[in-house]
This record gives sequence, structure tokens and C-alpha cells, in this order.
Amino acid sequence: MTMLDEQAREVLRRNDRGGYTVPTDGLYPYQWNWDSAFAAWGFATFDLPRAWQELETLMAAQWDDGMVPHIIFHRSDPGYFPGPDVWATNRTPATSGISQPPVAASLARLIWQEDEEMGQARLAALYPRLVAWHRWWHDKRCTHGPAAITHPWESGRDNCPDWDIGMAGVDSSGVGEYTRRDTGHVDPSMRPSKAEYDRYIAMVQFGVSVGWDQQRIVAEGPFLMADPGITFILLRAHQDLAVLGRALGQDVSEIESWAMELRNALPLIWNPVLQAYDAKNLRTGEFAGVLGSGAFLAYLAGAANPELDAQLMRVWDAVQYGIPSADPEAEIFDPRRYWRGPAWPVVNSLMAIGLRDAGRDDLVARLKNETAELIERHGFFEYFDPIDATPCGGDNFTWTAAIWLTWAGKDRGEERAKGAA
Ligand code: 9WN
Repeated sequence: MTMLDEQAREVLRRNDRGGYTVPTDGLYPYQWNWDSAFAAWGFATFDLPRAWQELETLMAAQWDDGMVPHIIFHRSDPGYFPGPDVWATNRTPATSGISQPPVAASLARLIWQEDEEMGQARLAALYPRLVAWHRWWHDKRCTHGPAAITHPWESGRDNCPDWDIGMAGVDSSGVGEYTRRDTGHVDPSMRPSKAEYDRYIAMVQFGVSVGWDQQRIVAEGPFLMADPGITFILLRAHQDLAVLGRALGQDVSEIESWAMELRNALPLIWNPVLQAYDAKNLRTGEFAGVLGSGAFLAYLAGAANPELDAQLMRVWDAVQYGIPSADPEAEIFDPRRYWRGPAWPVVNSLMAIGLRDAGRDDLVARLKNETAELIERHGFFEYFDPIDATPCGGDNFTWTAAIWLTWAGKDRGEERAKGAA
């Protein structure tokens, strides 16, 4: 075990709040949905029971309609805004009112593969909840075909340029006064702008005003966009969930039909002008017209094509450390601002799974090497500038540590020795 492996474990242990892990101390003091799934994957490299527990505390917060919220506010903390009082979902424990990328089934499958015998019972207990969550995505959010989001935070790629056209239509004039906390923890120039935050809060206020009624949010809410990122993550997760279901002796035909429907909907998010998958404003039918990491998650769902391959190589070759979250040759590119250009180790790890399945071992090796270098040079930061490797956002970040343990840092010693020989 290397020193970085030990440090990565330490990051997970230190961010452990007893059954759940915070993304990082200070900036994000609660349990976040997809962060927790990655944390579980990380724990699985050295503490399998703790890995299952992370997924259990996440899925225990599931709503009656199947939705798994994006934040679970186990203990109130004034260091984060918007907190439980702003979301006002009237749940115990308190939660936000939106969801996040459904990576849990895919990562549960990877964890279970490490723990087939002992993990079977824990998987069996989680399985119905995972199915209910996937059904929620299918029934409530795939009504237009691809997966739709009702708030940019649902995408996990919060302020990426994909959402700009949808955000432009959000009226934030009545949002009122509030104090942000995020800009007190990290460099404000890296965080979303005040105008963006006003709109984020206006969307939360709309959810509160309709009692978080999904049907009304989808039909009348201020924002509804098709997200290529979630579409591909969900498609992959449906397939992984079906594998888990079969292993548990369940009938998975319903899950298979969701996957088939979603795959058939992919042409709806292919933008022929952009020559790539693209986000779409479902209120107007307009494409976002920007290329970002959501499109490249197509690899995860086995949905890439030669045009997308060419785009991937173009944006990747334009930076030193892949894969940028937005097109470096586009005007909107901002290498250090959340999701508007930086490289995110956690997204790289998902793409690597897809590239590996596509037999692109050369690209997987390159991506792994570049991701590992970022972490070796600067530590477990939330994300990085893809041009000069500047570490950005929060430090001692759970998902970056998890990615080190599960992928980027795996066999790193031997690989470096081979490279030097
Ligand atoms: C809002 C926790 C989360 C991640 C998201 C990331 C950021 C929150 C924020 O942090 O979002 O959910 O306040 O900026 O964009 O992907 O899950 O790490």
C-alpha cells in the first residue's frame, strides 16, 4: 500500500460521520447522493461492511414515490446554504426535494462483485429500493424520452453550460435576501455566480410552493431540460440493476423494458449541428448547443459513435489533463469554474468504465494516468484545472479519494515501475 493509498483511506475515515460520509468537511456538511455511492465504492476497497452501510443510509432516505433525494440533512449545519429550512420538504430526516445522478446501482454492482457471498443479503435488502428509484426516473422523469431534470443541481454537473438556455428563462426577481455559505469556504471565482444562485433558489422556492409535487414541477416548473449525462448514467444503471436482479433470482423484464425505451430515445438528444449528444430545453425543444462531459458519458452506456469519438479526441487533445467538463475551444470555457471546463476525477472514472467496455484500453490508460497525476501532484481536491492542473474547490474530498482507491491509484506503483524500466 502506498502513502497516497493510506491518505485516501484517511480522507474517507475522516469524512465519515457515522454511517454516512460527507463530501468534504466545511463546504458540504451533509450526505450527498452520488457522492455517497462513490464513497461506498471507495470503502469497498478496505471495509466492505462499511461500503454497504453507506448505500443503506442513502437509500433509507428514499421518498414514498421512489425518489432518492440529492442531500440528506442528518444533522443541521449552518455552514451550508440552502439548508433544510429552505427546502422545507417536511421529511425525517430532512432532505432536499430533488434527486441526483443514479450511479448507485452501477457502483453497488461493482461492490457486490467484490463481496458476492457476504454481500448477497445486503444487496437483496437494497434491491427493491433501487428498483423503486429507477421506476421513479422512468415514470416521472423519462416522460419525454430522455431523462429530464427539474433543477441543474439534479444533474450533478450543476452550472455546466448545458443549462444556460434553461436558466435564462427562470425568473428570480422574487427570490429575496439570503446569505451564501459556499463562497466563504472556497474561492468565489470558482463557484457559480450570484445570478445563477438566485435562479437555483427560485427553483427551490417553486418546489416548496407546490409541496414538492413532481407532476406539477415537471408540468409547470421554471426549468425542465433533458440531461444527456443522467440519461447515459441511468441507462447503464438499468443494465447493472438487471444483472443484480438476475443474480437475486428476480424477474427483471420491467427493468429491461425501461432500458430499451431509454436507448430508443437517444436520437432525441443527438444534435446534428453540434455532431454530439446535447442537452435540450424540454419547454421549447431547443438544443443547448454546447459540448460537455454529459455527452461523453455515452461511453458508459455503450452509445458512442465515430462522430463522438472525434469530438472526444478534439477536446481532450486541447488540454493537458482530461477530460474537460466543457469544450475548451468554445467561448464559454472556464477552466476553474465549477463544471464549465475543469476535469473531475469522478466523471473520468465513469468514462473509463465505458471506454474499457468499448475495448479502448489505450484511452483508459491515458485517462487513468492523467487523473493519477493530478492527485499525485496536488492531493484529493474536488476537481482540477485541465490545462495547468491547479487544484480547485474543496480539499480532502471523499469522491476523489474513493476514485484514487478504486481506479486512478490502483496498481499505480507497478505501472510507474514498468514505465521507468
Ligand atoms: C449542490 C457535493 C456536490 C456534488 C455536485 C457538485 C456540488 C452542490 C453545491 O457538490 O453541488 O448539490 O452546493 O455546489 O456540483 O456534483 O454532488 O460534492
